[in-house]
Amino acid sequence: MTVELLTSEAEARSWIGAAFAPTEQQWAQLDRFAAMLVEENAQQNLIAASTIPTLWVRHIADSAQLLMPIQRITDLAVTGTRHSWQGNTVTVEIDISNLGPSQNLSFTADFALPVGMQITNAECRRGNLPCNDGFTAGGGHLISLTDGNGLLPNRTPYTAILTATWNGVGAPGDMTIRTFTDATAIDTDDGATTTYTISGPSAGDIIFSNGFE
Ligand SMILES: [Ca+2]
Repeated sequence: MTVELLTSEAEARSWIGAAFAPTEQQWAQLDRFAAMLVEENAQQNLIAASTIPTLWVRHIADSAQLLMPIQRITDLAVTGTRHSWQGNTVTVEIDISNLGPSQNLSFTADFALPVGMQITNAECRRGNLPCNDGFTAGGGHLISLTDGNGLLPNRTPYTAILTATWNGVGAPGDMTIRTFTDATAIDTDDGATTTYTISGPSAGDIIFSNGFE
């Protein structure tokens, strides 16, 4: 919801009436409150006397705006993916960032590794700091993460670190990642799927992939 700039007392009264005092009784109370404010201002300096002619714009509508929910727009995104193999065990790192513009208060993420992989460990870090967030296993190749901390826009990404085994033949295939912003924020592509291909290991080698090859 956006608030148009109120340019006159009539506009301010009309806006505030529709938004906050839609019934006759509510409007009467609010109108009486405005009159009391002016009356009492003669006794004590509540508002600058020079602002009385613009009382509704300057004070009443201005205060009422604070009651309106503040809309936070965030953009959680996968900003980095990489993996490395050690034998048949792969470690996948997924960077999750808030591309802004507002702070994200918490988030969840779902990771679906290729079918046939078995997740053996899940941890996380922010920059160099480890974190202790909750991972919920959803089956051998599925896991969800709940992070209760905020993500400031365009700061150090949050990194999920998943370890899994692969006993199949050839490359295991694609993993999908979905991120969801906190309930009070808006992300236009909340829950959109990001795909990352986990290329297979070479026999006997430790392979590192940066994910952008
Ligand atoms: Ca997003």
